[in-house]
Amino acid sequence: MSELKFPTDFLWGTATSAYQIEGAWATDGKGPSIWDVFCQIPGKVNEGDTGNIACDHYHRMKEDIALMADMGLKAYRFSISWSRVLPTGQGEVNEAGIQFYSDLIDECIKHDIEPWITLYHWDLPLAIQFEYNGWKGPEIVQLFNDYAELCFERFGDRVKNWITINESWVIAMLGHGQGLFAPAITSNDDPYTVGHHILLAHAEAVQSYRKKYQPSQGGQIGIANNCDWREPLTDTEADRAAAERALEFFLGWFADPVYMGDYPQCMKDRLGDRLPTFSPEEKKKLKGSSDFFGLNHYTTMYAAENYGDMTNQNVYGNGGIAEDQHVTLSVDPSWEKTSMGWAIVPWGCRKLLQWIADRYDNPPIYITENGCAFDDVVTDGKVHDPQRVDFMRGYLSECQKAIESGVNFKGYFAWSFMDNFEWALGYSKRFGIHYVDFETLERIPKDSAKFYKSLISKQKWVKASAT
Ligand code: PNW
Repeated sequence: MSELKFPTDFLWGTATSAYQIEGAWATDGKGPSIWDVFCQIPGKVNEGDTGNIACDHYHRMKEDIALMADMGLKAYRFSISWSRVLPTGQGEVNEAGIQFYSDLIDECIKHDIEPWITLYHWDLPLAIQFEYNGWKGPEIVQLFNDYAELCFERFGDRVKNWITINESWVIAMLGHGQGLFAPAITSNDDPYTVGHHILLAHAEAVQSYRKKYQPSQGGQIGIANNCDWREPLTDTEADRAAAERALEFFLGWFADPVYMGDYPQCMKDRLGDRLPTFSPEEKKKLKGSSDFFGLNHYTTMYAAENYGDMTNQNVYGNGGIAEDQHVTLSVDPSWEKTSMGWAIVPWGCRKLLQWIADRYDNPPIYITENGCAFDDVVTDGKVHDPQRVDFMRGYLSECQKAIESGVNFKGYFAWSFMDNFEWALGYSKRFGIHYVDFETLERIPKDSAKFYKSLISKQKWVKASAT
């Protein structure tokens, strides 16, 4: 494979999220979140794992940032635990929590690493779930905005990159549709209500940022949504339409409102009054509410027109509620898979980047997550993960092709900086480019971390080829 070449100003980063790495779940005044409680319910998380200690990043933050600096990373994407700064989600501020993030931000800057902050990566304050029904209640829009404003106020002097919400689809579908994630609600309609509130909360916070903070602070703000690629199973018109529909139900659901002011027509047609509607003012607020396109991308599936039986749909793989889309998903048995069972299909990444560029008028795109889990082991103090190196090389080479064909692709965050709490799968899945020994909490750079470091260092001499 030829050498990877990226523009000199390309942003290289890694990503994590608060609940998955911090631990210190009840330390220094932190309030409980829905994930703290979800993990206590027997049977919800593999082996009964919890994020109580996780990677203990709360106490090892400096060591972790030093490892990032050693790799030459330019950016670090992490999330703020809402209930660490506001223990009940609103009202009194927990200054110890503010201090932790303030120190983390300073530590990044000290090492020339740009902090990219996600405001919401799924750990809703428990009090908001109880008092307002969480994302199901309309109050969340104002509550999220107030929390976001607290963060802009306290951190915005140093933080220039904000992501409002991580993976609206997962919050809606896995949290409120399949019930696999907190708050463990199973429903066919709630995902659409929850998705609606997520979009409105995002738009409200962006409006506040732009009015009150951006003019003096000068940063950028956006949202990060996840989407797999959907390739038509055959070249028939029906399968091509099915793949398009699947993408609109997966990504268009959340990106169309942000770029065009409303849901995709195919969702409106198929869902009728199960899909909430935006008022003219809400549409205006939403349209253009992202300074960049944040994309989390992991895998690809074939999509075909479904002619009836929807019973065997894989919930993890299906973007949107199966019955509403009428799409049959499948994978090519020859595709290699990660230990999540997700197929490794680098070209799907390029096709998705192109789809986004075409549909949304070539916005600046950042891949805010991409990566893979494998069953890594330590041998003689080292972790050899050739499959992850191949994965990264493969996906990045398709990203490079996308840039060469004019996609405005500006940065890549590897998921994840280190092995961590993989939600309902607990510690059984390792996504890190650093290995974490969950007994000793020691971090070991895997071969993939070394590969990434060398890749980043080589880009210094490459001339910018895109804007
Ligand atoms: C994302 N799915 O989660 C999250 O943003 C990360 O916190 C997580 O660790 C990472 O991807 C790896 O899973 C997802 O079922 C979880 O389609 C599930 C799905 C997609 C993304």
